[in-house]
Amino acid sequence: MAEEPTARTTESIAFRSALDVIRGVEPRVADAIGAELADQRESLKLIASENYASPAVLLAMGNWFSDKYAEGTVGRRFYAGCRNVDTVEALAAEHAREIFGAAHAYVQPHSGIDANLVAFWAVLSQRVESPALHKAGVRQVNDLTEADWSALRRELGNQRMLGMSLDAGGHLTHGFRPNISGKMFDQRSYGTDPATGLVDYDALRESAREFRPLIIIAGYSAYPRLVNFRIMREIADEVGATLMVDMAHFAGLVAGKVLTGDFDPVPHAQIVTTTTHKSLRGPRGGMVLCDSELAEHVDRGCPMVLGGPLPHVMAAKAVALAEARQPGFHDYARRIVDNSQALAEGLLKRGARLVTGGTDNHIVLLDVSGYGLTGRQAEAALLDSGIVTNRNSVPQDPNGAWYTSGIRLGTPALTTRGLGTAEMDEIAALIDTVLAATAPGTGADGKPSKAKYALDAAVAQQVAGRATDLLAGFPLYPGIDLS
Ligand code: DSN
Repeated sequence: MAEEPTARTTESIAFRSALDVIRGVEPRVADAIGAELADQRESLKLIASENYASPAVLLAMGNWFSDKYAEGTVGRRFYAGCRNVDTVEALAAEHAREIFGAAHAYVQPHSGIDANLVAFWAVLSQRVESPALHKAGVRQVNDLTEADWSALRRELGNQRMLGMSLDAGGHLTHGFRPNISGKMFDQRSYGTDPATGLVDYDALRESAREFRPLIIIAGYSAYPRLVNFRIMREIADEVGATLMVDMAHFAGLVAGKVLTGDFDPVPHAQIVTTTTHKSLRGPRGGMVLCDSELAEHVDRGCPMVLGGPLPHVMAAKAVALAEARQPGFHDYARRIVDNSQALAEGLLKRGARLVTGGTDNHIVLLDVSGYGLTGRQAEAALLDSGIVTNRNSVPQDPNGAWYTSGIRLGTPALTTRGLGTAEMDEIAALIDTVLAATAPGTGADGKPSKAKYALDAAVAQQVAGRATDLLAGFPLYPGIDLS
């Protein structure tokens, strides 16, 4: 009698079969997919915003749901034949509401930027457009007179937003001028205390009192500490602002109940956005959670600012969120932070300089100026040694956002792979060894270069070898054999 297939053989059969089908049409794509798995298996991934989605999540994305148009919301579509899309969208939203304790979840955004755009326009719709329609005694914008429409458009374009500055760890969608958020809003930034590197709530309160923003955004992509969302909400309430939190980076820590109380944004903010592929470990995508007053405005996201929903990705979101509701996810989230703190301690004891002196979350922000390097030089030297990171500004960065003075390190991916605190200490040693063996280079003009560097080749080789050995003990996707 044939043996029952194990998970290992089932996953291998699924992915091998998929690649065979693809290979029959465009073999180069099948090869690239296989090569990507090999690359990911071989690299020591410390990119704070990346992770490894489960085989179930990956497979949920690769199917005929991709073919379906489904503008609208569950049970209220602009296209016929959406009952199965309704099923997966409703499931994803239900899981999201349950995990995060949110009144409403909108799972259609395709990315974090999209989720933030949906949120901005939901707040503008609720607080600017709706009152204007009410005042004019009409139900929708098409019924406004030309004069009232013109006044409303000016009013929509005349709103203020207060967000964390990019070099303090905020995100480019929080009002950075080159991004649409900085063009849509009259924007002001809050930074961190230069002495501690921490959010200065008193300064933020003062700024909010003076600026009177419509929206205050909390959340970050490169801040290694926690934000007190209760205080943020108090400040927002005091100045009549809506508190929006972008928890894209730390959603997994919220789902895993590592961030609770004042540090869980959902009970405090009127609207919360996230991506689903970072610490939450789902498919690439976005999501919005909100209170019941904002729900109808958020649900207009498509076609207001989003193209047609991606039902295959919503299916994968439902699977990932179901995974995040399993008891093991709490342990995973806890280990992300334990690992991050072990990595920080390992670097500190070797004399490295960390922004804020440590971490409370999944991010470690290493100021590489202590090694005499720019972020760009450090990022390249680490990559040469098999360690994948990304350069990042530090507060008041003298090197700007391109060269930077920092390296952002994050532990969600390696924690998924099973590495623990002992391995983090060794990784800290490897990072320190590489950076200490790297010297800034000179440009063609003989002047110091912010990009060129000289790395001792023997050190790079030795560290890359050690990284490979370390990873061999923690196989990525052990159930998948493509050979
Ligand atoms: N690109 C993401 C990050 O790396 O943090 C945010 O958009």
